[in-house]
Amino acid sequence: MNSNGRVALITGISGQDGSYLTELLLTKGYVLHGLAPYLRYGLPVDPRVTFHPCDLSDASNLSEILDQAQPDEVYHLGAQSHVKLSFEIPIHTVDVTGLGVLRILEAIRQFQNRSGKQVRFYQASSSEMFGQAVESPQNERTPFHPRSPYACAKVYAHWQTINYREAYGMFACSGILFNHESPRRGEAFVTRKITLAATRIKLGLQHELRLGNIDARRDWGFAGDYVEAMWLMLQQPEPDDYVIASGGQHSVREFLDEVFGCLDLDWKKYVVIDPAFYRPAEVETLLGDATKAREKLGWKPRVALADLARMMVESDLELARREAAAARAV
Ligand code: G4F
Repeated sequence: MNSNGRVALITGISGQDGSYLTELLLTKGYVLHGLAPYLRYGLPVDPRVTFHPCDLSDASNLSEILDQAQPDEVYHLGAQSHVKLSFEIPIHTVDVTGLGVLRILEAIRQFQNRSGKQVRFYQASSSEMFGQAVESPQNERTPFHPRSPYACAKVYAHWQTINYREAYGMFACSGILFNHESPRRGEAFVTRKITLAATRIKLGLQHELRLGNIDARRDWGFAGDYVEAMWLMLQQPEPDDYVIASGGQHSVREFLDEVFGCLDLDWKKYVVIDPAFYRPAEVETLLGDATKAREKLGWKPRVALADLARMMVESDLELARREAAAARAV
């Protein structure tokens, strides 16, 4: 596809969302720049993306990167995004996930002053900000009650984004995204942990799956659908904040039913509840109301949970088959 003349910069390029957003923006003809700290820990980055190493806890090279890239749009997806891990490394999490956004916003503000360019900015806010939510479903007006160092950092980052919009007139938007999954989801998140384990169990490569609170309820959607909402937010005449969610809610137990059901297995024979996977404070239930996104952005999710589970199972079954074949070959 020919270039549309626009340049986008994505932080967290080697994560799940960075990878789907890369594909979307390349099909739309963007020139892409991507940031991540250590490439070897993430998904492969498309060779058409200009890659810049950048650690959000440092970011001393951010100004230089902005001067080189001259972006029209910045999608800030980079974060320490694992909720349980944030209890173990709270300072690092708040530095990267909270202060990281301030480093970027400030670098963009200064870049705009230097270059005279207007940059459109997307902040990856999270449904975890609602935490112990005071109402259900949650929308853009629902008060926040964060329940982890990660969620507190996201609330800080969310308000800084609004602050830069109000104080400096920056085109800055937050997408308050509910859980979004895919075959590219990191292995430490519950859906992928389940699909990886179930497919390995099916092929005799694993015999049990240790999990924490399987009564937790989440609003799960497909990451490929959700990155489209990010792009739509930056195409609007005015910057604003939007909840992005499927509007459906399931427990981890129900996700286990779906996944093991696809493989004709009974998860109760394999799942072991392990207190090591419980969090000091849990978010028991989240459900999003994406009416505003539907009405203003024309966005709606396309992939239902059963299809998402099957997509992840098929992909991980292929990985498990390759692993089994490699084991037989030695
Ligand atoms: O998959 P999870 O780790 O996702 P969580 O904590 O809801 O957060 C994810 O979604 C947020 C919203 O988009 C993001 F902001 C955030 O960065 C991340 O992507 O856990 C889901 C639920 C939790 O209630 C957890 O306690 O599953 C429960 N769970 C039960 N056993 C487990 C496990 N979670 C994990 N990761 N591992 C377990 O063994």
